[in-house]
Amino acid sequence: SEVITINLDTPLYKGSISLNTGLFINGEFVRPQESQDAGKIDIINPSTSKPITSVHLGSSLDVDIAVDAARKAFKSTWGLHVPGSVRGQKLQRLAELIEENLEEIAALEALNCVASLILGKPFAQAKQELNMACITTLKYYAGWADKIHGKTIETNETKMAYTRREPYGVVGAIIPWNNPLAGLAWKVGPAVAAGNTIVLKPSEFTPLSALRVASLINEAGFPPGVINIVNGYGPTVGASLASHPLIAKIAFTGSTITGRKIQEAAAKSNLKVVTLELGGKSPNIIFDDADLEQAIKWAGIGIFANMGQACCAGSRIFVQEGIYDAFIQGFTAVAQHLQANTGDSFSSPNTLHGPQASEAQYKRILSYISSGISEGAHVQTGGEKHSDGEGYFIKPTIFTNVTPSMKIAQEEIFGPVAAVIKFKTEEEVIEMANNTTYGLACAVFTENISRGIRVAHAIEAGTAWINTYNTIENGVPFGGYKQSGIGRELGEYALEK
Ligand code: TXE
Repeated sequence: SEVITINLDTPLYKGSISLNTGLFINGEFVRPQESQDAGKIDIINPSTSKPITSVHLGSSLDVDIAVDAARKAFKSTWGLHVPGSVRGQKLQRLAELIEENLEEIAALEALNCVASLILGKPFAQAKQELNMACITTLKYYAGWADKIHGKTIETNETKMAYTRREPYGVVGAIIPWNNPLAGLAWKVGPAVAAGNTIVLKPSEFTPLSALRVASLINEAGFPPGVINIVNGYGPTVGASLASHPLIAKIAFTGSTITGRKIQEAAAKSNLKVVTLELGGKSPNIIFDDADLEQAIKWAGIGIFANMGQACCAGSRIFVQEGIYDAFIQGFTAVAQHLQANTGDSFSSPNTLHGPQASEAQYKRILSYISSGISEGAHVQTGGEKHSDGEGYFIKPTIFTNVTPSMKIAQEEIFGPVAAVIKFKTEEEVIEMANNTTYGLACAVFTENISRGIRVAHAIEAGTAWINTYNTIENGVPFGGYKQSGIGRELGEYALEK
């Protein structure tokens, strides 16, 4: 394998980051198998549209080798051969090592996602997110590792039964590009705490931070083969994980289209257990009696955080007629504030809004914006790319005069585009909110607690927030109804799965 150095000399981060660009299999960085070498992939900085570096791509042969290493580890040095407390200590140590290298890993993430490869995540935000959605998650599951146990069940006077929590063995994980390190922690934490060994495929667009974390796995004390990271394309590395006969369970986060392929491949191969965390078109419902300032603030966070690249983004905003004008006025100001603070993640601590993750996503979002305009929605603000300069920047956009059947009200855009729909009654809004194939999240803004709970219960969504948005906690399950997915992540629920 090869080590490269990325030099950053920016107002917010100066330093050289060394990175191994190989595959991390059986405790070592290796090159892909020569016979099926798929070459390398350029990793693009979305703020400049230029390559940062390039990394190796694996193939199905590399997946076979990684699964073999993971099986051997499961049978000898991991699984229930190791006390839960020891598994927990290793995970805790990995979290601490990430913490010790926080600046560097966050810089890679921001470059990868925000500035360069991944997604346009301003540096300060990347640091905060790395802490909240990766380090604390690994620590949370480190704490669980020695608290996973079965039950004793009363049967009759002379017999008893007990259940035992056994790991699956080798599990596969496929993660997307919108939150690379959170994606890694959400999969690795529960799998490894419970005693499984894992083969993880990062997104081919954003593998840098995962490769940097891979270089800490041995130091954390994991035996070789427990955590393997195989970068590569979906239809090659991803598909071979989904169809691998020796992988007992697969966890996937990504699009609904790919989720279907994973489930199909699982069914056609060995009926492996599948959990899917897919897209959404989550409704954010604002009633007349809402605290206006709070509703505006959270609606902004709901749709514009991470440039709208969040599966639970509050992309359909239903506003009751009495508060509608005041809401639109305040919400427009939020979008315009973000528009005025758009830029590269490393140039200024005031940057609030960065580029979209990739050229493909950028074009896709702009085409949704055109479709909204041609279907007759009104561009309240935004509605275009940020400038003619480099990078994949799109102005935070608010559409009003949206009707529920428009494409922008039905399909996941995965960008900073809010579709606002006016409503009159509670019954009407519940029906509109549920009129989607998705069911990941929803939010209700009201000062009437009975109504808040009633509406939250009536919406078909895995998560219902009341007077907040995007509030994700390690202990609270996350996942979807309908075509937003199968199973739950985080909390005790992820251990179940
Ligand atoms: O997703 P893919 P894409 C949604 C969002 C976005 C759209 C398309 O709406 O605009 O999906 O994004 C791997 N077998 N979400 O095309 O393809 C791929 O390599 C196995 C929502 O980038 O689903 C990557 O690692 N794996 C979402 C991962 O799947 C395959 C996050 C996700 O990519 C594969 C991302 C295959 N045949 C996109 N094909 C969320 N839920 O947060 C691809 N992959």
